[in-house]
Amino acid sequence: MYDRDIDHNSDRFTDTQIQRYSPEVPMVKTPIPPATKLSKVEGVKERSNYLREPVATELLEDTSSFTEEATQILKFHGSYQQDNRDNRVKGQEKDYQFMLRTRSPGGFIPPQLYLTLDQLSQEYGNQTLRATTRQGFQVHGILKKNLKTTIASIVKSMGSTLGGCGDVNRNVMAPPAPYKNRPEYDYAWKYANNIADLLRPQTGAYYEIWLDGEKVISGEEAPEVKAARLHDGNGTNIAGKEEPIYGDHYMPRKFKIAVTVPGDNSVDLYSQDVSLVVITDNQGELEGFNILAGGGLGRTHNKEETFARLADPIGYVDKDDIYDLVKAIVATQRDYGDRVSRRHARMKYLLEEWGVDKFRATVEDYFGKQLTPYKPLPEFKYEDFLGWHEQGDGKLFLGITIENGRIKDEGTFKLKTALREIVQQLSLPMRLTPHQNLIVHDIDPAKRSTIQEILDQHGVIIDPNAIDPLVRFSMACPALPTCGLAITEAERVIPSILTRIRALLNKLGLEQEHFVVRITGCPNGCSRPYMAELAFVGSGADIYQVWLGGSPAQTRLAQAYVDKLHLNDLEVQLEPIFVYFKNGRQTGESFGDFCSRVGNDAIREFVVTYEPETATAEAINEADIGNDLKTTSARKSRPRISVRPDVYAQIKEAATRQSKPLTELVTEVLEAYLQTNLEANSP
Ligand code: SRM
Ligand code: SF4
Repeated sequence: MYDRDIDHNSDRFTDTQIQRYSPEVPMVKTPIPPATKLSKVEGVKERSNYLREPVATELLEDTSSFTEEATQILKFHGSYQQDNRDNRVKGQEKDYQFMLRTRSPGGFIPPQLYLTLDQLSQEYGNQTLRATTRQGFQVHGILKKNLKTTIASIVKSMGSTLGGCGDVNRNVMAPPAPYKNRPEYDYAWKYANNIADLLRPQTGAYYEIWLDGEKVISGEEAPEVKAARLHDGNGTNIAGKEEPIYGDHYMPRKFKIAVTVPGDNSVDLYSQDVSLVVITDNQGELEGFNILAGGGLGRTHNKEETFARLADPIGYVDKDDIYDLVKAIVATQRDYGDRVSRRHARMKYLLEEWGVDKFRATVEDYFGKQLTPYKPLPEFKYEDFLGWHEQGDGKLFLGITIENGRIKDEGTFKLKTALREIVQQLSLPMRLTPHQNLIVHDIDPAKRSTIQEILDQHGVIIDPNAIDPLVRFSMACPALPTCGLAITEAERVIPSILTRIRALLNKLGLEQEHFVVRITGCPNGCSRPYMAELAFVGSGADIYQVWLGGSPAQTRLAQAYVDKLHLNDLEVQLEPIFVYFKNGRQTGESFGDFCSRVGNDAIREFVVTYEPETATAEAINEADIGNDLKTTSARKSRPRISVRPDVYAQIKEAATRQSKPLTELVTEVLEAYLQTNLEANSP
């Protein structure tokens, strides 16, 4: 075992630690001898005694924060140590606080849990609730001294935070539309729940630390799940461990699963480590599942070895084999995933480096049989289910948008109070959607007017047509001030970005246009920007990398278009792209589909030659024929300067690199030059 002598500035163990570590690694089928430099978190996990220490000890200390080692283990319990970055003062202790994340398979939140979360956020948190992009809730702003009460209250209200974060299977996603007459939806929820149970950490640490050992049962797990957990396929379990599937090193990294039904891509299925698609027969009876694997979005700027990746179809399994198959995939990543570099530890890198065939063969080795071919599926679509709908059993459901993902009261808009009153009065359950909306369901039609009145009284608009679709289909991650990894703003800046984009579209005669916009404060990809039609990925203060070309149904990766767009330049940089789209789109083509079809090079080429005053088809022709010097009527009326062809070529190259119109770049350069010269020559 180790001493607590981690070098916290390094991501690696010291050599002495590695030596001590090597003989102890108990992983099954570990193909690489573990004498390599394991990431320091591997040691933290092993030393933790199945997630107990140092959290248990440090929780009793009268401090406002945990040590680095405890914060790593705390994540497995569903909490991140954060600080309010708005309150940072140089030389002073950080304003420490904790974020708690629920584990809510398929986004299901029973009424008593919602009311508890609402109350906890008022009493101990920052008075808001954050709906996450994986169908959970986050409460921000909890002080260390209140952590235990908060977690205990959640568990006693049928909730859990165990495995909300950390190197384990995260919240399992499922389509939120609460249809009661479509059996495939029922199967998706059932298997999302069961897989969440199957892969839930089995350690007693959670109940010991937060509930003084009292085991509160928040729903019995199905007997077949229990049996499947204990069933050791070909090395899927680790013998004699408190964690039969994970062992004492848990997963190399976070692991994400979604279950969905054919045609419904509300779960962003291509971005998951594993996606299961329910396959039913003509009578609606469950037959089995199509399996996709190897999706993931996290990346780091300027580190080409990190990238967003779409999941690949792997095959199909019968329903009776699904738990063994999921365990076989988990065991493959557990035993072969990279435990040296955490940046390279997600399962997508195994798929990328091995290819599908080798990955499938390894999974089959653990599974003990061969997968059958992936079944044909209809095209995936995305629907948000906002507004009133029949749910198929005589009752109604209501989809409500949560702008920027934050449930709060602000001025006359009181979403938080409205939801509290609805749930208090009518005791209704809800499902959180993966797109920062929520669906209240099981509504007696006779109560529709009561709900409508509450919403009206609190300024909450639910008519989907009254919401700008740019806003409706957008997402932003929390970023500043709570996220420790944020480079710049996301949640707090998205309203103004969308307002500016809408104004620009209106100006260009694209009033009816809308597309999927997603924004993050850093490249980790929490609001899944790389699947969006237009994305802004934080790369500096008020500076964003721009991605173009995802599809409206999130079935294709976007491509990086420009590395550094300063928010001040938003209109200047987007206008030519929108004009190119307006003039060059095919009938009914969406913005993302257009960008993907023409490609970023063609867009850059167009942008360079774009003149704002000549936003016409002429400009398109120029780009298409590549004749930058073609004179338009508008240009004739403006002063013109001649430059040498070699200088022109260099300016054009620089403008293309920066995706800026030539005129813009030359004006900037000349302004800077004149400014410097004026300063130098002033007395
Ligand atoms: Fe995330 C880390 C928030 C979904 C990829 N994510 C974080 C942390 C915990 C920052 C940290 O490590 O200190 C963020 C906390 C911010 C805050 O103040 O609350 C954070 N992630 C979120 C949430 C709340 C964003 C949201 O707008 O809702 C989502 C919580 C989901 C949940 O309920 O479990 C959230 N994160 C995602 C997703 C989308 C998804 O899962 O569908 C992704 C991309 C998909 C993927 O995993 O590939 C995502 N988050 C990351 C990464 C990059 C992982 C990687 O493979 O490199 C990090 C950083 C890390 O893990 O080192 C991260
Ligand atoms: Fe934080 Fe980056 Fe995730 Fe946004 S994308 S929440 S800034 S880690």
